[in-house]
Amino acid sequence: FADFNWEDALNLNSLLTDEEKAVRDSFNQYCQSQLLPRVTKANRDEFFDREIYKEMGQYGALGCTIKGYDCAGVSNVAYGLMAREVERVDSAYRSAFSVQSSLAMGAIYMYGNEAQKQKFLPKMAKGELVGCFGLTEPNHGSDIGTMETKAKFDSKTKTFVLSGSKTWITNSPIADILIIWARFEDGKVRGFIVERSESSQGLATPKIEGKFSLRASETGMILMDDVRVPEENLLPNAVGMSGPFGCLNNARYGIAWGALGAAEACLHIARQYTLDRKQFKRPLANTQLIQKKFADALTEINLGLMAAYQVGRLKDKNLHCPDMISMIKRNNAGKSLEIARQMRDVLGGNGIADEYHIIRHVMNLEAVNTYEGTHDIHALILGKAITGLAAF
Ligand code: TGC
Ligand code: FAD
Repeated sequence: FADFNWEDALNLNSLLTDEEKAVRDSFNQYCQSQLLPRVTKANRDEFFDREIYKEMGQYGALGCTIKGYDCAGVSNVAYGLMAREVERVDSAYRSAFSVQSSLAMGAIYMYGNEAQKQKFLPKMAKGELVGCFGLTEPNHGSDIGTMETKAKFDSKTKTFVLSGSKTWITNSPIADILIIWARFEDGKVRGFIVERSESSQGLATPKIEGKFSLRASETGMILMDDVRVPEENLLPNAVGMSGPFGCLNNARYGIAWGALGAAEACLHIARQYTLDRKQFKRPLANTQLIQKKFADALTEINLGLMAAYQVGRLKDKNLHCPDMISMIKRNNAGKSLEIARQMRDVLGGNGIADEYHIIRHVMNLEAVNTYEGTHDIHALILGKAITGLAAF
């Protein structure tokens, strides 16, 4: 038999290309040496350091699956491995990575024209321009298909005029490029590239204070009171809800990998803690209940990784579909949250102190289980696929 490696229990490593392993290892090195040392303070202070985007840009992480436009053009599996490495540190940093890569750059890459791609993607890949993705509204979260934000065309000035509000938008307070989804006069949902400038009249992006989750990333609203957007900033190739959902497919896929990185971090910390800590004259790790928790965690993490890997390989061949992504986003986020809660319990009182990191992951994973389609909404998407009946 081969040796059992608990750190790679189903030998995912054997399925990766040399390029994917190199991407993973160099990004792991960056995340552990540059992000981990600053995350506890950032989380306490509710602070996101914009420089992180430039750092990620130097590693070729931003928009890394995009071909051309100064992007790395790596596989979807490599993208997933990067999401896993960054979320091993903190889900907020994976959010920053996902929103820029899959949602903002993704929207421009999939639905933009050549001029838009040339103008925005290279600077976004370097982290010089920061993007956000404005879909959710105060009255429409899960049922976003009924959004109220409106777009009108003013033929005199050749501008689109946007009015409405978006909420819970990652990066909105700091974004230079705001992808806004709005209902046009013909009733169809369209996407717009809003460039923030000193003269962005009618645009406000207040920060949402007091989050107990993803504190190291900025989340805010987008308030639009007749914001004018030049006609060339309409995304020409997105018409209807398949536009924003197309971006979500890629981001949800990344979350499926990323959440497991957070779960793995919790397992590693808890394992070491229980090897070091003695109660009743023996290490906690030498007790049956603790070992069962580890066995359950290790099993779910590795089954989840294999599922994410399979969807990634299918995605590279264009053989995937959104229902597969719903399955892995829902499973991996939900299981990671449960694993993080269990590992927090294993640390006893220390489990709630941020210096041990696990409580931060627990709190983060609550949001990860909710955004990009809640755990239950993905169940309903799968329920529809199984029965043919939409129960939303
Ligand atoms: P439904 O009637 O089923 O579909 C409407 C149209 O959309 C198309 N479509 C998709 N296209 C591509 N990919 C998908 N996954 C798609 N899902 C649906 C569909 O084919 C149809 O097209 P057409 O041309 O026939 O009109 O949709 P519905 O309005 O009944 O929606 C139901 C439901 C539940 C599926 C949907 O509303 C949903 O997914 N809700 C969840 C909302 C959500 O995920 N929001 C995410 C906001 S962004 C975010 O959270 C970022 S967090 C970032 C971070 O920090 O990481
Ligand atoms: P609701 O839709 O009101 O749901 C509340 C509860 O009801 C959930 O449990 C849900 O599962 C349940 N529910 C809803 N409908 C049904 C039903 N038919 N049957 C049974 N149960 C149902 N959005 C963006 O557009 N861009 C972003 O960058 C972004 N970043 C975010 C960052 C954070 C930190 C958070 C917390 C959210 C972010 N979101 C973003 C918004 C996120 O996508 C929404 O919060 C999510 O889609 C859920 O919408 P909601 O909060 O309005 O909840």
